[in-house]
Amino acid sequence: MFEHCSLCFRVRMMAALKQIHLQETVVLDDDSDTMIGLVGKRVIPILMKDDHQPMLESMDMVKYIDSLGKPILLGPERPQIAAWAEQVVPKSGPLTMPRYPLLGLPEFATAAALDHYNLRKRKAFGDFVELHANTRHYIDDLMPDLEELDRLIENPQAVNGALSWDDIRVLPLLRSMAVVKALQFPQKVRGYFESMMNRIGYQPLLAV
Ligand SMILES: N[C@@H](CCC(=O)N[C@@H](CS)C(=O)NCC(=O)O)C(=O)O
Repeated sequence: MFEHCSLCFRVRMMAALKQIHLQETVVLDDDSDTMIGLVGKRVIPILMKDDHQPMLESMDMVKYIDSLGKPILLGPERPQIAAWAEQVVPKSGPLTMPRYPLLGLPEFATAAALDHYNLRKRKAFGDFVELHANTRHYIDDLMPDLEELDRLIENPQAVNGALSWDDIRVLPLLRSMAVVKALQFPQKVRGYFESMMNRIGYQPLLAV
């Protein structure tokens, strides 16, 4: 996994909710060899089950973990939540991608790993200085979505009232967005974020 990766956080969140121990291994950003050695390609997250069979899809991993013992993702799903999650991913990237390398995360622990990240993300998102300089613009673009989520949240302990797949869709994205210091979550979003992070026992990442 990478510490900053929201897909990885889906799996970590699920294990925490189920109180199942997950042995976490952070790879350096330039360590494609480890990923290729495990599954034949560069991809994150990878879950190695106890029988050493790897899994490659984060939602399959969540489903697998939920199937161990008594399932807990029993609440209803709402299509608006899945649609919300899809629409915010491209809007939050320009805010989060240039900030992750400033947080002292283990996947960037060497100069080569940091360069590797900066190069590939600059190709995808553009110059980081420019992205930082346009913070206000990107926040303004994202705020209506956060207001929409504020209206959709039913309970600070579960977006749809009872824990469901939609919580797995939403919380990791909020954890990513929370690295943006200038971004203020609306009240119910903040309440949901804080209570869910508390429940799973994770501190938010630093905000810059
Ligand atoms: N559908 C996969 C998508 C996995 C995926 O796209 N992972 C990204 C990380 S966010 C990745 O491996 N990117 C390659 C890289 O970081 O170089 C899942 O949900 O697990």
